[in-house]
Amino acid sequence: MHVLRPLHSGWSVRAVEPAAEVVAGREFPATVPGCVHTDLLAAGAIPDPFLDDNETRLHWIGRTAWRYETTFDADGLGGDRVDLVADGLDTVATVVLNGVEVGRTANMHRGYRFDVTALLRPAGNELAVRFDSAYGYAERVRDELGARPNAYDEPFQYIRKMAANFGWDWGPTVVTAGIWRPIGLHAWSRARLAEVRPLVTVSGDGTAGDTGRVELRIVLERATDAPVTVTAVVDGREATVGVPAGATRVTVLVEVPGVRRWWPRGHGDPHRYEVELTLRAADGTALDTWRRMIGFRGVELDTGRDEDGSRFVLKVNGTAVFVRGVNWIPDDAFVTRVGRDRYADRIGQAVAAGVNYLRVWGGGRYESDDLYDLADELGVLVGQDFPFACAAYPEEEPLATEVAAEAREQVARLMPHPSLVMWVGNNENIWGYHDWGWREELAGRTWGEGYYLDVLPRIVGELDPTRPYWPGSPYSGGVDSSGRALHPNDPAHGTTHIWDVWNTHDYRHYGTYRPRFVAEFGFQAPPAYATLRRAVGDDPLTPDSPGVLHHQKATGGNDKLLRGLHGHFPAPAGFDDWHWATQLNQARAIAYGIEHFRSLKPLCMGTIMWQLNDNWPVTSWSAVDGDGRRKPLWYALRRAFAERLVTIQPRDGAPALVAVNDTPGPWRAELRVRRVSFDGGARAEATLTVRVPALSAVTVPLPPDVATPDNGTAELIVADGDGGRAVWFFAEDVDLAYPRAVTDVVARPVRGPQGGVELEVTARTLVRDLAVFPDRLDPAATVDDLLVTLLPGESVTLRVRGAAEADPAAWSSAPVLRSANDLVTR
Ligand code: BMA
Repeated sequence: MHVLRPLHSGWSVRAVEPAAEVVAGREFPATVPGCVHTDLLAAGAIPDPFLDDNETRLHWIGRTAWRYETTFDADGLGGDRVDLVADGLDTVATVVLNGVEVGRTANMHRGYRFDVTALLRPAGNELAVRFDSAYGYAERVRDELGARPNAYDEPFQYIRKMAANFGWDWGPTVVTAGIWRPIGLHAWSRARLAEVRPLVTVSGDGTAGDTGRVELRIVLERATDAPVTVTAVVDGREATVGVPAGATRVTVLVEVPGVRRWWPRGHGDPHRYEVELTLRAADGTALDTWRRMIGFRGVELDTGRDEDGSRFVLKVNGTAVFVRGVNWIPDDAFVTRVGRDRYADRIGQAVAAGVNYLRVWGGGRYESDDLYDLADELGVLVGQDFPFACAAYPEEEPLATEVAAEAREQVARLMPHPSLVMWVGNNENIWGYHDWGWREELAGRTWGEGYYLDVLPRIVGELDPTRPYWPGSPYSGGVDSSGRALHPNDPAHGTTHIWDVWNTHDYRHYGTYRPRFVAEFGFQAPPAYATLRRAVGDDPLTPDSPGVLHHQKATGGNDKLLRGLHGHFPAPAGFDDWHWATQLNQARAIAYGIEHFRSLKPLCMGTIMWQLNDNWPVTSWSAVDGDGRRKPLWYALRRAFAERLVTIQPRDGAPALVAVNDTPGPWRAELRVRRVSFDGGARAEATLTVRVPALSAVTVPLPPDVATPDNGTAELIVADGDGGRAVWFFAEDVDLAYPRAVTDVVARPVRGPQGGVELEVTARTLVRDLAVFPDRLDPAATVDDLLVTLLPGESVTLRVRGAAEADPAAWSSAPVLRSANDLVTR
């Protein structure tokens, strides 16, 4: 049987050339898997790159060559063959064992295996991995192949290394190096399972009686030619196939009657089955095994034409699933710090906000199996970009071979995961070519088109024909029904990214779009106060103090935040108002966009908010900040992403009610709708029963006396029902005659293991978007709800975890307790 022995101990790292003074002649203990930044940080040799502007003084790390070394014994391994297996080397590596070079690599997105049988000795083996500067490599490739345009002034498209490691408009530039995935020895005899690709399909009518089919395409590597067998077992069904002497390819098919399907969240349970594959010698000795969880489900992409353009409808098990998605970026600029718990926390936060889809964005990485495992388990859908983003990528060597090799490896690796429903060629590169002046600048040089329209779809089609491929995000499908070339970001066709709102337009502009599928749209806000305070030492802390500005990477970011407030809220007076106003405005903007897009169902069938998470403490488009704290946007998402949503939308010049039902069952919504003046007096009232069929949206006009204000600046519409509360104001905040918010707060300590405080807040006036920020009192504290709108006399009970403060006075005023009223009446 084969033996796997990790080589994760005894490592050290040192600078090879050039060595900056702080590291010259020094050797540091190294963590493997890990990277040089976190090693230097752990050794106290550098300050934390995430704090203040330390980042700017650490760029030399990316310009340095580093050498990792360890020694190990290799006795008792046995086997015909011993391989050194490196699942990931970041990035330009030379691997030397006992003084002999065993390989050179230049692709972070691939794993490597070197036959070291002849080099090993029982004891005292010396293993060294030298990492050359990623900059040095990328700049050489750029100089050889010719410079090409990109979105940032960094050479990230000339090397197969995660683009965002070179910095982004939300991320630090921390070009690192290291053994970033597990490394070890693999001893094996006779033959091993080199690649296993499960093609999983299901047939039947979606109820009991479905038949699952697992077709395992297997590639063997052999140390001897002897015949072997492979046996696959799924749910008690077994199939064995003999592999003749010398053959290295075999297919095993297992059919499983009566399977339960894997369903995405909200549509059923995500049933999974174990597949176990065993490779045996003719004498029955087990040589290798492979075990994964799979799920039986069908997936198709309907991109057919209709009178509005071209659809983009994801169908799982034949059901059109409305995508309530978030864009996912690597959760830490140092990806080796993201373990299963971090993934579980972050995906848990997404799911708790009603998210059913993660788009793994192309400036990051093919994520760890943990992400897809958790998604499988939770019924979350995943769309995976190939890692190409915001740049023209050369299609020549040395990159072409690397791209094909990494794609083949990753498509095969991720095949078992039922959550993975789509491969996407790139992020914004086809759009960039068309709109950002690249074509002229390129003057005929390659830019990646061949990858997105040819190489990648061929690889997906060959290795994994069970999954759809779409060339880009955004992408319109190429040509329309009359053969006319379509703009890649045409909202009427395929997927679209909407960025004019953040960059130049007011967020009400979302309402002018009638998109088929929005794969990105975002609006910034600063991180939670406690996050910013931890990361930035500025005193005083102001919106444009140096540390705050350093933790804002977007072009003109802070100006856009202010411009975004214009017409909605008065210009903020100081830091606290700026912080609250911009966070609230982000929540309002995105909720407005999502509710509009969802109200267009089925014309629009997906909305993927940019972006769920951050990779360090920063002002960005995220809903959850770099320290894992939820911004007000997260709470707004939870409302806007409810699977049964009631929203009030403008229709034919008047507010109308739209009830959106994403569930597979009919919904009979009983709604109490009222027009109320700010002092609480009901001006008009009606009870509506709205019958919303499964998976659809219904628009109902409001009775004219509810829809028409007597005084638009001092009245609102409230719709209450089992879809929660929807509100409609007849004017923007800045023009409303808000009362000064008056609240009574009762604080009760909560006994029990969780502890914390329960806050009962009673509104004595209209209070819009009531928010409590417990991190102002204790950085560890969290609250279960935010942005609650209360009419005079109504109360809400908020549960605060992690804070012991029980003095109501501490909870009763700014900056801890806030409302939209505050920003206008102050
Ligand atoms: C899109 C994304 C990211 C970027 C975001 C905000 O371009 O694909 O590249 O971070 O907008 O600018």
